[in-house]
Amino acid sequence: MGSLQLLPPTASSHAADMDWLFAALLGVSAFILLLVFGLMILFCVRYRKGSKVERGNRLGRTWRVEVAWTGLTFAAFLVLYFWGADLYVRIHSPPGEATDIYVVGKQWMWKIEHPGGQREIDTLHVPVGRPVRLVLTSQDVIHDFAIPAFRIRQDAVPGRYETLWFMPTEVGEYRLFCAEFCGTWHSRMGGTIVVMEPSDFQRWLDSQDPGPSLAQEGEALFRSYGCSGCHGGAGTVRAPRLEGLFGRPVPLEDGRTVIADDRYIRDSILMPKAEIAAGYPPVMPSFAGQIGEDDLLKLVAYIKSLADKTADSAERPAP
Ligand code: HEC
Ligand SMILES: [Cu+2]
Repeated sequence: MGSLQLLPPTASSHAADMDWLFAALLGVSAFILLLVFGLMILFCVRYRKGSKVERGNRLGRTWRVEVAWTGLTFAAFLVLYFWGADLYVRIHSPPGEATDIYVVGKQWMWKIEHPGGQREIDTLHVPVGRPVRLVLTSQDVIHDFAIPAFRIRQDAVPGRYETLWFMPTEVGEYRLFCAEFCGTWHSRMGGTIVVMEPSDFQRWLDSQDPGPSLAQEGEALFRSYGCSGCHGGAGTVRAPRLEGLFGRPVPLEDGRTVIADDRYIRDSILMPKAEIAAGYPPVMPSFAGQIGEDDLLKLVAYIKSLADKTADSAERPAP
């Protein structure tokens, strides 16, 4: 192709906004660069050795200039700051109807799981025009999930979940990168994002052998790790039922209230002592080091799938 392409294709709902911010930053920087270098060159020529110009009198009162340039620079920084912060917050606040996709980074591949149980490695199929919410984590070191055509990148950090969302706007194939140096084959850690028409996407989903869904696998793990012994409502230990938990505010023993999101559930499993549900004994053992990221995602998906159910037996104590 003869044309010079300076930016990657714009293929997501965030792309145009991000490009405007980038253009504004570039514009402001270019303006300052030209101003400073322009004045430097001007003065070099004007006050060169031997030129006949007035060199004696320095300008007297300059506070107006000082205040003006300090004020204007400050204002420009504030505008850029709020602009960038607004964009950042929007990218990290997924709309309610978004489809969840789980991504686990590991040396050196991206493992992707669809809610229906379809799995992919280094490839992500998504439908065009539908919002997609990514829940990202890493199994070993810090990776970074970057799709230039969507203008998103987010670190995948071991031990925590990061969520962000995007909505693809153009059918096509786009490059996926790991944008955080993560070891020997970092440069090969990447893949392809395949954006499809919703009907093609549905056909693709159906053609995959889904196996059990994440939530179904989570349910099996919930039994095999012994969670159901306490949380099933039948045991002797008084433990909260997990039906209807996801997305609700949970009153804690120390008086705080937190929303039961992915992070809360994950932390409840790995660090049960950190946030103890009000009214319950702190007897849940920590499962840190025993449950890998893959299984954690499944357990979280299972507990999430209980969100619309209600436990018939146990009542949650009033806050
Ligand atoms: C020995 C009994 C026991 C076992 C085993 C156990 N839990 Fe718990 N769990 C509790 C108790 C008691 C609480 C409430 C006190 C607290 O927050 O630590 C709790 C709290 C929780 C919460 C927070 C619930 C809320 O209402 O805020 C989640 C989520 C959870 N457990 C998930 C699990 C999972 C998943 C497993 C298996 C990997 C598991 N638990 C195993 C006893 C247990
Ligand atoms: Cu990586």
